Amino acid sequence: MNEFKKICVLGLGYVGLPTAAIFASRGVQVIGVDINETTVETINQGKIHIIEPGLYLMVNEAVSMGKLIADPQPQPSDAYIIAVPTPLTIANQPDLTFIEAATRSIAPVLKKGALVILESTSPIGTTEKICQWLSQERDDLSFPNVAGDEADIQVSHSPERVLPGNVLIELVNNDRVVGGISPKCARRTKQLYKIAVKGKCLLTTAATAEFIKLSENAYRDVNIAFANELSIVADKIGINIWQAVKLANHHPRVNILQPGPGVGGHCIAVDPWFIVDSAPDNTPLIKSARKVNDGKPNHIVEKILATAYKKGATTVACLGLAYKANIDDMRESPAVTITATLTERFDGEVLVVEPNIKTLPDTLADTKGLTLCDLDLALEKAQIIALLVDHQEFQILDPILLNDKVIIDTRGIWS
Ligand code: SAJ
Repeated sequence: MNEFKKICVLGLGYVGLPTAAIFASRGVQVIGVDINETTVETINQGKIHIIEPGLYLMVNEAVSMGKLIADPQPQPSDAYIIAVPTPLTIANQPDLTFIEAATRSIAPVLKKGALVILESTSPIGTTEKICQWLSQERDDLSFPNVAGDEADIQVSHSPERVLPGNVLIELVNNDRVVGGISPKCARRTKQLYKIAVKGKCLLTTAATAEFIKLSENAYRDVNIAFANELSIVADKIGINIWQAVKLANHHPRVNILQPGPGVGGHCIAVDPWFIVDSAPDNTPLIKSARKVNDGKPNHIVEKILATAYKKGATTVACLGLAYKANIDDMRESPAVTITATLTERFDGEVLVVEPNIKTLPDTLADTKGLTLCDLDLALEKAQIIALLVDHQEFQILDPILLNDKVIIDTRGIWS
């Protein structure tokens, strides 16, 4: 029998909201908690504040059935899923402020038998800290870092693994790593996820789960850095990198990732630093990969500027601002960095096309010389087209419209 009748999901962002909606769609009563009042209001109206395929319909239905209710405050529940951001400080160190605040916010409503799951990507040791923060607030309850399987409350880490743009499918079908502070914590966490997840739930310790999640994203960062480094070499010697990667990948044991304008998003551009922070003297490769990927936007800006001056161009159009295709997320986006730096350094006009937004993000709103416009206008006015994101709107573009343009294709869709 399902022992989880009511759950609280803390943080209604790219991971929390789909998670809340999926559990609600399986009949669990879900309280979605967010500190942003506009987010709470939007969701209670059955609407959503982010773009993710299929999410609107699922949230709308869950809200209208009364199974998903957004609230600024947590409520007494059988389980709590924490899915809040873990940003980096300026010194590239993990900032646990949001996790700590979310944890302390559930303390007053926590009752014996409750399960607390951390989904946010976190430095090693964070799940243990959750036990410590909760026991500081509630000395009437026992926690598994001290009481093991006998504890009143169970605490675990089950990192999200979903790919933005494909979240609803991956949330259900991906295997999950489930790390308990004690074995019972892991077993109960598996029971909860099994309400919604078809993939396997693989049990381990909380610290191992933290390490695994960071390793997955660092693995991808290092491999993208390899592709990006190759692309810079290829540019220098005049080789088509897209063709080279495609042909190299015919080797049965080679799978080079796609070079691009850099690495964005709140995961891969951030999480490798958490590993570096744990062992700064033992992570030269991970640090180097971060440097290579962070340096790529500047390489693209130099290329656009050199081409613009050579051609005497007066207008450059940047296509795309999101950190990757078919989403509206601009966090850490290399396209935003490139557009901002280009506008600052280019004497002419810079146009930017981003089909998934209506106004420029705050970071670009006051940038003089930059205009957000539609694709038609950009194609009419610009002599140089810098393709920064491979959104579907750009993929289906009639090549005839690009005939008289100079193209800088950072994603390889027209190369
Ligand atoms: N990118 C490339 N070349 C590639 C693949 C990606 O340049 O071949 C770029 C993208 O354009 C983007 C960035 O890397 O700017 C990251 O995109 P992504 O699609 O690789 O990953 P994310 O950040 O959207 O999601 C990742 C996923 N992690 C892994 O694939 C190991 C996802 O499964 C995680 O759940 C997510 O991070 C997370 O939240 O941690």
